[in-house]
Amino acid sequence: MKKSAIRTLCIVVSIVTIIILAVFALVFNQNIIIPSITSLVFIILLVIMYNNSENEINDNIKAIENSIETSVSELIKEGSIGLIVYNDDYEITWMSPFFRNRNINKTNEKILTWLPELQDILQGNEDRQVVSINNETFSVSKKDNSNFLLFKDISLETKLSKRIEEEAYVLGMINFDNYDEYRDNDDEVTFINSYIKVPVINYLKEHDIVYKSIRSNRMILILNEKNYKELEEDKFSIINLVRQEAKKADIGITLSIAFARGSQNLDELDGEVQSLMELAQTRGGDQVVSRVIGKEVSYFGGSSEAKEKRSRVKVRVIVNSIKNLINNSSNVIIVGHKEMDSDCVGSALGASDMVLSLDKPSYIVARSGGIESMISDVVFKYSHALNAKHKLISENEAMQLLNDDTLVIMVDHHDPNQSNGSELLKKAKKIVIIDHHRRKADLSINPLMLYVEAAASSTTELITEFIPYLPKKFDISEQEANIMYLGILIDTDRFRVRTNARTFDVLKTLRTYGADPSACDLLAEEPYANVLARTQIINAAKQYREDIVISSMSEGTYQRSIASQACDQLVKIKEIEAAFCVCLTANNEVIVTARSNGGVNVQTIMEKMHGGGHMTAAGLQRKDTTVNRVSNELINVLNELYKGESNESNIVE
Ligand SMILES: [Mn+2]
Repeated sequence: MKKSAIRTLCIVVSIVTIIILAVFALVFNQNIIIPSITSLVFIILLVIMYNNSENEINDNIKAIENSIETSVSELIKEGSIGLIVYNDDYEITWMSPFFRNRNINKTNEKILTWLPELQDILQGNEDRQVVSINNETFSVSKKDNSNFLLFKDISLETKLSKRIEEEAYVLGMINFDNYDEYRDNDDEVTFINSYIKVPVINYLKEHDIVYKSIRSNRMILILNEKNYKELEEDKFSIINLVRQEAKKADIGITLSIAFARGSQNLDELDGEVQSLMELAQTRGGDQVVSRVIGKEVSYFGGSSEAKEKRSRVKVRVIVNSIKNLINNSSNVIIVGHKEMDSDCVGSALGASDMVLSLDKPSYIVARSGGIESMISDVVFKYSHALNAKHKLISENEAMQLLNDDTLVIMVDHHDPNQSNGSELLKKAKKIVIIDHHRRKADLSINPLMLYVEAAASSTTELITEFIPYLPKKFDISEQEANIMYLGILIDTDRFRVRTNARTFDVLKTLRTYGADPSACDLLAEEPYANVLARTQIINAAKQYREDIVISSMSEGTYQRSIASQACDQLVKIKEIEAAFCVCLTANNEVIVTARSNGGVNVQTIMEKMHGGGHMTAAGLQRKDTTVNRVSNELINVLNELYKGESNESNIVE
């Protein structure tokens, strides 16, 4: 019950009692004045006592409030807390001694003229804001509906926490890529030591980084966040320096650097730096890979194409482990990427031949997920020969065949989202990946073996290299050899890109199995509709800058392969370094294909939009969006990348 109600009740009860007593006295004519006065006094006393106890509580609260106000006003007076009073026009009318002590006087000025960042707090969007004035940091707060601001100096706390942050450990690792190739040549080792290792060591010393060589080609680095930030600001210039020096001497040495951050546990940083180095290596080296544990990986550099670094020994070791995995499986299912291309079909057939030579049941998922038009015509043409040997199935059929001992081999891709067996991969217990696309940071699956060689022309090249180590009964039919040859032909744009000595070795092998280059030329002939579509994309190309073109196809649908070929042709045009095509596919997906001559790293551009690929060939796909929206996003990424340089382009209308 409320206090006021109790009080009212008391008064009512006392009045009623007096009236009853008076009536009683009149009616019975008795002398009851003394008892009635006694009760009345008693009731009045009760009321007074009650009121007194209430007053006491109120007095206490008032006293506390007063003392708080006194201590706040005391703090304001002695200058520990700053107070600013302002009028309805947000003009400062009074500043407490706190500001005078700091030689700040802004009386009669508008708050926002002095500290524009305080707009949020004045509008009531924020309760507290941090501002810095003359190199000191203040926390500013405001009580609702009041017209004063409280300032607290938090410079010391800020400085301390910044210092703790700066002094956090970072563990790094440097790898001299391809060093093994030069180990046996004394002259080259001398060159590397004096022209490459010395500048690296000087660079480390210059930035106060502690280093220790752990092998002739590796160093461990110990540094803190402050050193690291300096390197990042310097854009890890040592990477470019090493590449240029090595190029002058025609030596294929580059640097890979990994940095693990964000933990004070050295064991954890050590584990992380090892796996980041592995990532840098499978992405082709010549780059910095850095990660704050638990966050996304950042990449820097990576401007030279992957160098050949798989030795014959490595190939033999890989084949033997794959053979073991196949021998220990009940059956093998081979999956490719969605919309299989020639390299994907060719490498799947080669992998299936490998499984058959080991007498294990083999299946290829090729009846779902799509096959690109050119190669699907070829598969149809050769269907008799192919079906006699291989079991081409759909993903649903594969799900029926899957058991705990099934080995799933992913060819020509390593991202389960791009797979024509993505559901299968979720359930598979044993997975092997064979691919030539630069590796993405996180795989989201845990393969038993990962053979990703960014330096190879094609997955077909990797699989054909297995042949010398496979059983004698291994065989490739003439039709298969043609498809595999086509795979390399197309992935290398007719042996013009990503083609090296190993590629020609493999072509020679395929030739001996009956691959016919002129027959393949005919197979690669394309329908008129494809030529037309490609020409449309080329015609639509607009210059983003002098050396970068974008074709944004807001109407019609296009095949991914056609878009890539159009970009391939665009970058062959003089002075054009990179080409992007944004278009819609028949599956209602918006795709971006990107090609480069090497001057622009399209992989990192696509990665900024959550796509991936190689430095010279990359892309992405998106559902539930429009070509214009993705084009604008691409332009924003380019604008961000070339910020500060002229020729910024505008958004597509
Ligand atoms: Mn491929």
